[in-house]
Amino acid sequence: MRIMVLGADGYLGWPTCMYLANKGHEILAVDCSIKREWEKECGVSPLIETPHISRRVGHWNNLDRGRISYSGLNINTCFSMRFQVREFKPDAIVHYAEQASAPYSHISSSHCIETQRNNILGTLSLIHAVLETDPSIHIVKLGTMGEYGTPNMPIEEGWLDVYDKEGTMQDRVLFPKRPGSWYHLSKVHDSNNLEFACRTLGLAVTDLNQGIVYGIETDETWLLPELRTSFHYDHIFGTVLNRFLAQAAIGYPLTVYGTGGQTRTFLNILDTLQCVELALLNPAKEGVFRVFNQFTETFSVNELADLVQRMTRAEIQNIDNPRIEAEDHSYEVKNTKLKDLGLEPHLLDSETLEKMYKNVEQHKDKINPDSIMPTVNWRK
Ligand code: USQ
Repeated sequence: MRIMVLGADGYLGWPTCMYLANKGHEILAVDCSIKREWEKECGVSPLIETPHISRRVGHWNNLDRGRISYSGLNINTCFSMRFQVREFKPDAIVHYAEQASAPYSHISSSHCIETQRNNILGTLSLIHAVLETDPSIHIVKLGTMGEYGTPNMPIEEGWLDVYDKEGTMQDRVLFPKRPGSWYHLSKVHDSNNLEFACRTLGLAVTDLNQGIVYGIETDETWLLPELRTSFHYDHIFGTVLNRFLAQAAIGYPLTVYGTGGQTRTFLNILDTLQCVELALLNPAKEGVFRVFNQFTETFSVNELADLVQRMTRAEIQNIDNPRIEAEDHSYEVKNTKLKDLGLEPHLLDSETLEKMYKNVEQHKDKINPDSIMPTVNWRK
């Protein structure tokens, strides 16, 4: 297949490009490097510095394992986006190109607006580029499980069947969404725009409502040091398990926000790659907005802290929760569709955790302890 990967410089975008190229697909890696600007602005950097995407593409192509081309296009520029789609003629477009941090979106009013502007307008630009060139191009959009929030009932896989009070009339609606951050809300708006474009204009979209990804290596990132992905442990871009491992590596107490009863869905970075591939190989049909809940396991923050503590003897510290979120809630989520397509999960066993920890520990001299404690507070 000919596949455009938008957001190709990111934690997931870059491993996706290499994984798909290695499988024989023709890849166009698109990224305008704006995340690097956001990192600079926040004074944080990934654990391992990664070369500019254009250089990583060069290193990859020298390995002769399938071709990746590169474009520095900003997908928010409608005209250029349309031109790029027309030029490359993709069969599918994988869309990761969004500001993906909840804390970043709560730094200030301008960060909230920048997050929503970037994410919503970028997705709209993609929708129109596809509509105006070839509406049969399958869009695989990275959404998030956080779109649903923590409702007091089981979470369906995208759609909910509803009935009137008499139980005679029935319809189907997108599962109600009550996310907990401006960032997660931007993805709800994306989902609504994409569903509209499928229902009324005939696009074919898979919305991958992905859980929290952990992991540092894939089969391709270890091939050369220059091919590593950007692993964050800081309080803005780092996610909970990746952060805990980095904290343990430097003897920093594990930062459990509030009581730690918050329960979330998780998956290994290797399973992100598998899920995206499954979505690409089994495309949504014309006019269909398809939703997959993309995760393999569920953990509370306390369960993760306990796992890391047992392995590393790290201390656990409950700190005031900087976010506004339920810390004691029910959480039952359906996720059968990707398994039906053949997903074989890599679960979080002690071997996986240990491997990740050893990997992070090797770079512990690069961890900046000043970027660990959260400074962004939802209440301010
Ligand atoms: N948390 C802690 N301590 C920490 C960091 C986080 O207790 O040091 C807690 C948070 O309060 C939250 C939970 O861990 O309850 C998850 O936080 P997170 O920062 O790991 O993940 P989140 O903000 O939900 O966002 C991340 C990615 C985002 C993706 C999302 C998937 O940054 O791009 O969309 O995971 S999901 O959570 O399923 O929506």
